[in-house]
Amino acid sequence: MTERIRTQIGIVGGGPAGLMLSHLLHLAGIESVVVEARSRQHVEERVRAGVLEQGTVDLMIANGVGERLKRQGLVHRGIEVRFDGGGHRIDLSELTGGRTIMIYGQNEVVKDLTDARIAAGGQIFFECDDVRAAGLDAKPSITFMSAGELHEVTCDFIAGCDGFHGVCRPSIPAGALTTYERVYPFAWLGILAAVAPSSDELIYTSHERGFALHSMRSPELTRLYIQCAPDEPIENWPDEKIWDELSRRFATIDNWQLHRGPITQKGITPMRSFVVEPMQYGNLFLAGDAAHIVPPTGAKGLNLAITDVRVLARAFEEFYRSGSRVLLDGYSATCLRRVWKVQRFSWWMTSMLHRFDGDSAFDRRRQHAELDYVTSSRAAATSLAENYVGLPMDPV
Ligand code: RFL
Ligand code: PHB
Repeated sequence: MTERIRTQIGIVGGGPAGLMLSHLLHLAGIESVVVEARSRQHVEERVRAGVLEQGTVDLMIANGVGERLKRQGLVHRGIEVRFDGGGHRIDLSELTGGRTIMIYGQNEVVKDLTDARIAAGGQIFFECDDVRAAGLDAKPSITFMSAGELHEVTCDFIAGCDGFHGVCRPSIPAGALTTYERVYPFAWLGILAAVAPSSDELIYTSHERGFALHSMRSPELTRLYIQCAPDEPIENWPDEKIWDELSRRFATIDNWQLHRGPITQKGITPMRSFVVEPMQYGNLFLAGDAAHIVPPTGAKGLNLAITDVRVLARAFEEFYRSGSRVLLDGYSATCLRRVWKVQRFSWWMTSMLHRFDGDSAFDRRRQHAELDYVTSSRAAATSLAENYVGLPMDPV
């Protein structure tokens, strides 16, 4: 027997994009159903992003899902850029008229949104198999297997919030989308360590052995990343080797010390820049990583996903309020203007900070000049700061 469900918006993917969309729609009186491939526990424990732009924080608070974030999030007013054994602080707040970022794990955002949806009686199906999006030109539907039963959600529109490896983007007919992509010749090895952070702020380090990043999740948890080869097995990186390499890359002339502690999680993430245009087809709208990927150096992926669904929620609201498709038809163009600026920034941060094998001596000197410029010119530092705290969410 097929379980049939009718809703207004069928959402594929219960990550930050899908859950925030479902929450914003609920507040606007629009029904949705979320279909998620993984278990609730898996989605809530998946360690990923950690930096929220001020716009993301403001949106969470304004929409009633910011209570825990206000208590537990760490407000940061600056970041450090480190090279040649010396640190340079970029005062984000002073350079942007008081704007800040917040350290709050993506999995905590997902927990807060899931709790809010479930408390409001929202429908989220976890552990769904064989998820398919169909009828994109006329009558959209999502089918999936859950608890051994076939389910069919019929809806007015589908939101494809199912990440880079999801099913929505591939369900669009070949030829309707143009893909823009750059794959980088390196990856990030990321660890979570049960030890107090070694600095109050994030440290982005450019070193001749490769990039390294010091971040955190709480006063007791440090998050660290190092540039590594993209095809390297994680087994090549026993804990001691990771700590030794991190210590080498973060070393300063005044003998800065990295705190070591038990590593509780390890993973390798490939790096790419990716955009599809347009971000919509018929009655399907792609949002977040389903439509674009940025390398994590600018800390933008989660924030971009949240901006997309804010634009999309408003377009659905307008449609149900007035019957007008104007905002829906303009969804992709509205998002892409900001997406490409964020792509540029993420590519630029990545290019400035990483070691590219095969770079010429000229390239290395130019990269060094870029670091020197951004840490010594107020104009250059302001450009970094403006992008890092987040460009305006509303198109200008
Ligand atoms: P997600 O989070 O991938 O969620 C998609 C959801 O869809 C589910 N799914 C399916 N569901 C049903 N049917 C299918 N066929 C499905 N296929 C997949 C998945 O299980 C998942 O739950 O995409 P979303 O919502 O667009 O959110 C995007 C962000 O997750 C991503 O951009 C960020 O994590 C990127 N990112 C960072 N972003 C930041 O803004 N700041 C950061 O500091 C930052 N650091 C990072 C990052 C990503 C990283 N990795 C691991 C990729 C650091 C790392 C290491
Ligand atoms: C993180 O804390 O996971 C993080 C911070 C900054 C980045 C990327 C990831 O640029």
